[in-house]
Amino acid sequence: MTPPAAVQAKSLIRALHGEVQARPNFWFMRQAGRYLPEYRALRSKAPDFVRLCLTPELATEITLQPLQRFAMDAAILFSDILMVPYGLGVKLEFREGEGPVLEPISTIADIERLQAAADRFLSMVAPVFETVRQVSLQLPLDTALIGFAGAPWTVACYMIEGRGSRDFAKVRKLAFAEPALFQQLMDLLVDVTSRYLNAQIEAGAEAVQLFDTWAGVLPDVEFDKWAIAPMREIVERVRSRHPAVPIIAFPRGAGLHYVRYASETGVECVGLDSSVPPDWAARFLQPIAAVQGNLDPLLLVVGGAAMEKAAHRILEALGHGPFVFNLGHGIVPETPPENVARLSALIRAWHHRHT
Ligand code: 1CP
Repeated sequence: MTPPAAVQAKSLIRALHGEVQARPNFWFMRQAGRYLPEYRALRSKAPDFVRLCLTPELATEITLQPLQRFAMDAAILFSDILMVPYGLGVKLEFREGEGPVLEPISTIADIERLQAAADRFLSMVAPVFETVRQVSLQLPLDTALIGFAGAPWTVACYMIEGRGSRDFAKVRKLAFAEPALFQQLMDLLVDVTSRYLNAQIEAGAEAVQLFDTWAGVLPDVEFDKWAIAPMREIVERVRSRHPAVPIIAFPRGAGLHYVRYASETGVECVGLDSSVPPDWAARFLQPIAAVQGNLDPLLLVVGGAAMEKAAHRILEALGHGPFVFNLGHGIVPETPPENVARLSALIRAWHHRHT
C-alpha cells in the first residue's frame, strides 16, 4: 500500500532517494546472524537453514532481533540469496562449517529444466512473502524494511559452481566458452529475480538490495555484460511497477567500474565495499547516486579506537552527501555484539558534533 502523499516517507527511504541527513541512517549487512546468541538459539530449533528461511514465524523473529538490541534504521528480510535457485527446484543444503551446497548445473538440458520450473517459482518461495508481511506489521514506526535478492551473476556463480569458491573459475570459464548458454541462464535469473523483488515489495518491502558479491571477479567487458546489463534490466522491471521504491545494488569489488555501474544501471544507491576510498566516493559517486558503506567488518570485530577512527573518517567523508552508513561486507560470526552497540551509538551521536 502506498501511503498518502501527505505522509512523509521513512527516513531511510528519503536517504536512498538522495536526501542529505543531519544524522546518517544506518543498518549493517548480515545484521541478523550467528554473532547474536538469540539467533543461535532460534537456529538450533529449525531442522535446517532452508526450513528456517521458509518458516515465517522464525524468520520474522530473526529479522527483528538486531533491531531490538541496536535500533538500526532498517530491517533486512532474513532469508538467503540462494532461495532463488531453491525456488527453481535446485536441491540446496547448508552444511555446518561448509556453507551452501547446490546441485550444480552445466548443460542446456539443466537450464531447460529450470526454465520449465519458472512458472512455479513464486509459489515455491511464498513463505518469504509471508515473512515480509509479518515483519512489516511489527516494525517500529520509522524503521524501513529492505527486501533483497542476489544479483544474477552472483547467483549463477553458486549455481554453476555448486558451492562457494575463492575465484569462481568454473563459472567464468563457462561464461567465456559458452556465452549463449550462459546468457539463457542469466535471462532466466533476470526474469525470476525481478518477479521475486516485485512480490517482496507487494508484500511490504520498502526498498530492495541486490547483492552482487562476486562482481569483482569479472574482467571489464564481462563486467558490462554480466553485472551491469542484467542489473539495468532488473531496475527497469522493478521500477516500471514500483517507481517510488529505491533500489540499492552492492557490486562488491567493482573498483574502477563503480561510476559506470551507478550511472548505467540507474540504481538509487550503490553499496561500497571496504576497498573504496570514501573521499573518492564523495567526489565521483555521490553526485550520481546515494552511497552506502563501507566500514571493514573486521574493524567491528576489533572495536575500540581503531573502529571509531575509521567510522569517523567515513562519516566525515560521506555524511555531507546522500549516505547510509553500513559495512563494506557482512558482519562476521566472531563479532562481539558490544562493538555493534558502540558503533550504532557513535553513528547516532555524530550529528551533535557536526551540525
Ligand atoms: O549457519 C547459519 O546460520 C547460516 C549462515 C547464513 C546466514 C545468517 C547464511 C548461509 N545466510 C544467512 C543470511 C543471509 N544471507 C542474509 C540475511 C539478512 C542479513 O541479515 O543481512 C543475507 C542478505 C544473505 C545474503 C547472501 N547469502 C550473500 C550475499 C551477501 C554476502 O554476504 O556476500 C551470499 C554470497 C550468500 C550465500 C551464503 N549463504 C550462507 C553462507 C555461509 C553463504 C556464503 C557462502 C560462501 O562463502 O560463498
